[in-house]
Amino acid sequence: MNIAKGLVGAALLMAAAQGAQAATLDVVRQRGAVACGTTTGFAGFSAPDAQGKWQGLDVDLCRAIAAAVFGDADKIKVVPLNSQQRFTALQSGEVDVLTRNTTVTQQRDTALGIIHAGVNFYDGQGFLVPKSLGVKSAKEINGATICLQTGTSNENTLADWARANNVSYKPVVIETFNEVVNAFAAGRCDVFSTDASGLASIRISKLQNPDDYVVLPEIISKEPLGPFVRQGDDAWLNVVRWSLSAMIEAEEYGVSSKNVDEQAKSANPNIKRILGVIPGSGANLGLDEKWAYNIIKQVGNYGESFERNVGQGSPLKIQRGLNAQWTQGGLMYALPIR
Ligand SMILES: N[C@@H](CCC(=O)N[C@@H](CS)C(=O)NCC(=O)O)C(=O)O
Repeated sequence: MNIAKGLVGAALLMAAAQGAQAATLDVVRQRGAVACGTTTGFAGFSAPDAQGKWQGLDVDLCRAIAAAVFGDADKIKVVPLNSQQRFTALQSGEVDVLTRNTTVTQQRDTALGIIHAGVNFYDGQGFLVPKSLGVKSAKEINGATICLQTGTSNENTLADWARANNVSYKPVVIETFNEVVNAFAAGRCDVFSTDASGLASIRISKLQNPDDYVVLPEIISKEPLGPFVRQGDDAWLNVVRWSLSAMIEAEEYGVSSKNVDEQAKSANPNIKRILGVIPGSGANLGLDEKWAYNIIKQVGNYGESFERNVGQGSPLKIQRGLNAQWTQGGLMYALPIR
């Protein structure tokens, strides 16, 4: 072995001993696909369609990252994870990113060795009840049995809310999504509590007679949902963060999958920069200058993805609400690409 090779080998060994991981962007390129942690099947956000193709707002984010990296939104590897499994899968390198209705909290952003790369859905925790229970407000659920899924922030949030409001309840905590939904459908608990988006999805896609159930008006928490990556790889954090930001900014500037080629001829320098007509942002990320163009062309802007998956073009019919653009009174405010 020559000396140079020996030195490289020693450096690699040291890096391994220190627990340093290879740059995620390189790992992704080598694999030929972005590995995204999703739910095991939660309609509107991440679930396989009738053809077995994964669809949803979170899957679109995964596809956007693939479009940015490869110029091909189909180069994704979906790894279904229940709530409990998701963080270990990210920490261990089984997935490159969690695109899975995960609430950003201070604890998750610090103590778990992971970090959020933006917010793609502003949500809040709520309650779903059968109409037959005759309950109109969360204040009336004192003494109820409440179904929750293991490994969610929903467990602690509910406990905090109950303590603050002097409400008592009996938790029924179950590990897998289908089992917890089935327990609720079978009447093993009076109430289901999770993110309002989850409740809307469960009601429409999992319960036989959605009209027999109602989501109570109270929202008891902030649940900002967003993608997470491992700490310590800022280049990859940037790829994920700016892929999401590009979708949001494209909507703000009226650039969509339908008009992106037309818009590439726009005189607006902001649009020219987003679409790579004025180069720079691609090189900054270590990507092709068409990274954002490819996202918008193949996946669409944030509003298109929202309406198709969870909004008016979907069975969920969720209103934009907090997820409207900042120019429309919402919280979606893309950091500028320049
Ligand atoms: N946003 C909450 C809850 C997210 C969550 O995991 N929700 C459940 C209930 S809707 C879920 O997505 N389950 C799907 C699965 O385990 O496949 C969190 O980050 O802890």
